[in-house]
Amino acid sequence: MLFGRHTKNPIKIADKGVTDWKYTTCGYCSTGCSIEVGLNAQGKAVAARGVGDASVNQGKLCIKGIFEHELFNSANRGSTPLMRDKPIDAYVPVSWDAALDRTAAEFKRIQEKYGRDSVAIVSTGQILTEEFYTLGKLTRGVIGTNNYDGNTTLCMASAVSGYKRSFGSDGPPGCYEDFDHTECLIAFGSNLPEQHPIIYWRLKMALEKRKFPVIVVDPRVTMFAQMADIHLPVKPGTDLVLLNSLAHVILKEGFADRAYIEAHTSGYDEFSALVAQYDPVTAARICGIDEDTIRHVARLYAKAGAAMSIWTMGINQSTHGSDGVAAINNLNLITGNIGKPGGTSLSITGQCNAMGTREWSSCSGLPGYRALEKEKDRETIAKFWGVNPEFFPKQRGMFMTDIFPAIETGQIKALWLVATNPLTSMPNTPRIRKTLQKLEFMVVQDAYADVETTQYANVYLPAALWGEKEGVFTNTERRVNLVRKVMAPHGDAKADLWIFNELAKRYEQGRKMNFPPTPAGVFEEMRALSKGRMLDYSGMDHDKIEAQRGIQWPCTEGAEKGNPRLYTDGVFQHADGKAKLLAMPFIDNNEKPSEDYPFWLNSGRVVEHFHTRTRTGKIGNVNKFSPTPYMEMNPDAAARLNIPHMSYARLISRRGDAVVMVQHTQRVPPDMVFIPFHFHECVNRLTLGLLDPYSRQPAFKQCSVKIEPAPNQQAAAAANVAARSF
Ligand SMILES: Nc1nc2c(c(=O)[nH]1)N[C@H]1C(S)=C(S)[C@@H](COP(=O)(O)OP(=O)(O)OC[C@H]3O[C@@H](n4cnc5c(=O)[nH]c(N)nc54)[C@H](O)[C@@H]3O)O[C@H]1N2
Ligand SMILES: Nc1nc2c(c(=O)[nH]1)N[C@H]1C(S)=C(S)[C@@H](COP(=O)(O)OP(=O)(O)OC[C@H]3O[C@@H](n4cnc5c(=O)[nH]c(N)nc54)[C@H](O)[C@@H]3O)O[C@H]1N2
Ligand code: SF4
Ligand SMILES: [Mo]
Repeated sequence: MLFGRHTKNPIKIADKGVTDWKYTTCGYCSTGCSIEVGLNAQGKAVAARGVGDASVNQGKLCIKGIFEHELFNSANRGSTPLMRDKPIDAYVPVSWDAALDRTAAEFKRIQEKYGRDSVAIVSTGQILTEEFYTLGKLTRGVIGTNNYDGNTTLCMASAVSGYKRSFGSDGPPGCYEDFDHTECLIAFGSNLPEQHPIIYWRLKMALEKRKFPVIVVDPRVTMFAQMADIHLPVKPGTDLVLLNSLAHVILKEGFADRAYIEAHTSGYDEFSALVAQYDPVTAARICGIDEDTIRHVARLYAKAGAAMSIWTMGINQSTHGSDGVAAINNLNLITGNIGKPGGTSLSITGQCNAMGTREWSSCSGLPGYRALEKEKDRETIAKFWGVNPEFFPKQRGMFMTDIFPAIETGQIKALWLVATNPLTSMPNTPRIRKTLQKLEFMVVQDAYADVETTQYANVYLPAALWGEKEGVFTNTERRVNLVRKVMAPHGDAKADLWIFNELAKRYEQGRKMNFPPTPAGVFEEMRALSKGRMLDYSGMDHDKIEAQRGIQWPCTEGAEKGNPRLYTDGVFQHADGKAKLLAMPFIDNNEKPSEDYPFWLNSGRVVEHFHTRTRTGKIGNVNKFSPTPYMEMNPDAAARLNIPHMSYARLISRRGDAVVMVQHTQRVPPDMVFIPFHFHECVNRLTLGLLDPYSRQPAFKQCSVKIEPAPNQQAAAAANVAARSF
């Protein structure tokens, strides 16, 4: 008897008529998959496939990557600049000159009238690094507003802040290859199988070769939690307590790496005194994980020859996000797990180029991890760009989450949004809606003309999408990947780089400075500015990056390859060369369930959609799999409230209300519901978004709601969906 497919028809792969495959890098998440887009004889993108010899994805793509070629012809792409006098008027198509002249004139008028910082610029983690660098140059060197930030404040700010506090600099120290060496992995608030499917696949491959324990900390029973050896359903917002308690056990039971602590860290005394208070019995009462499990996990982690921690938004989006990150770093420092194969503290990044903006955008400082606070850094950049160093502010301005309240109070009068959609993605969107109406002038620069923010804009600038332009993205493991142009921009849309350069020309100072017109020209500037620094790019160029399917920084001049890990020598970026062990008490400050609002509201993502669905909402196959705003609700809780499976319910918070379809599932405990944030007018109508004091990142994942059946809401909910279904 023959096994296998011998008696069946072989799998047939549809012939899409591809005549040319073009190399590029996926433009959704931070995994950094190398992708090839297939063009047919007419030059139409008809297929996508993973690149076999790329170390990141080894030929694989997730569902978003597989259908990414459909973006080029997706509905409601912006094809021409649009303008109107007031947001109540209708938009009219205009020339690029008219749109950019008006933008520059309004920025100048408003800055003259209300001061330099009255214009705010909010960018993204989703444009090319060369574009980030150029926008930084334009903002810091020409326009001169200090209220310049990115949506990374909603995303990676806590990781950045925690890394800086622990190690003296941002920069994830590990890499995916660490999975092949680790003996224990703990994941905090990360749903890797859905949000970073190909990183998850790398983990699974490592586990198939060699078994090691996987521990997942998440209040939901996610797909990741289901495959884990140990699942810790932590009480929302209390990871810091769990982490302090793990450290408590490790120190008390003598499992700490004394030699590493001695040689490479400072702050031990204060740290050990603080964690002494977090014995597992006390901690269990706060974080909801029983004392024996805390002890067991602490021993497992500390006794492993190499152990690693990964985390994503369950940690970062919290009122103690930055502390949570620093506490993960503490755990790895006291066990000697930094900078060694399989031993690391690796934040899993979010957007395709969230790393690029951290490195080069000048949002929080100056390019190449330089700080506005440092005179030497200001002088280096001023000289390189040809501006007066006194033109730079001496400390960073507002974060994204402070810019919106400043619009409310009238401090900020103009807003330029580049590749971000706060009307869906910010907490408390009813308030954002009112806030945007207070602006005198607003510009939206986006690949899609139907992005919700255009409702309040005066000018819309249509931008080219990732595969319609060239440049680099940096992924989670510091790998700089090349995005090649696959296709000409849609209609009259332009690359963001072109838009920034054209705007620079409309300023006298901009005309005096050099704004290289090509991505390769910009890359040369970044290379020069990175030389000798932690994020050294000087051994890279565009062709070499493509040939190697990505190069990890640092890659010094003349070096053939990049470096997979940071801090391998145990020397950190603080002045004394040591990493800091930080003593961080837990402060319980969330909006918690109460009698009136008895449920925790948790939010996040699903595999099919990306963020606010401007892209995935228009791709047939991904939208079909997840077309509706829905909520995960525990069946016991739903039965108590008389809410049947697949019926509609109304959620009410102190901010607003929203209607969603209910899915009964044991994934969530009886006192919690979970809603993906992808849908407009949905979960962020409800969220509070208290801010972390260090990173100013909102606690998107914790607030409280009440829930009631909404039997007559089918039509309302359907209308909600129709807004994005084409
Ligand atoms: N398919 C898809 N992939 C994406 C994205 C996307 O939109 N769609 N976006 C990308 C971006 S920008 C980002 S930032 C990443 C996000 O990637 P993830 O952070 O992995 O995704 P989320 O679903 O936001 O949240 C992860 C988990 O945090 C848990 N959580 C909630 N509260 C707590 C808590 O108090 N403690 C702990 N330990 N966990 C908690 C939630 O239950 C959830 O399962 O995904 C990236 N990848
Ligand atoms: N409740 C809740 N809210 C959340 C989160 C959560 O977990 N829960 N997560 C938060 C996180 S981690 C993030 S990262 C944010 C994301 O929030 P946003 O950044 O607001 O969401 P996106 O939909 O990714 O918006 C990016 C926009 O850029 C456009 N775009 C894409 N490519 C280009 C390009 O090359 N050029 C230009 N000019 N435009 C382009 C897209 O069309 C899209 O409109 O949401 C946050 N909001
Ligand atoms: S895992 Fe991320 S980078 Fe890879 S194909 Fe999917 S969305 Fe793209
Ligand atoms: Mo994110």
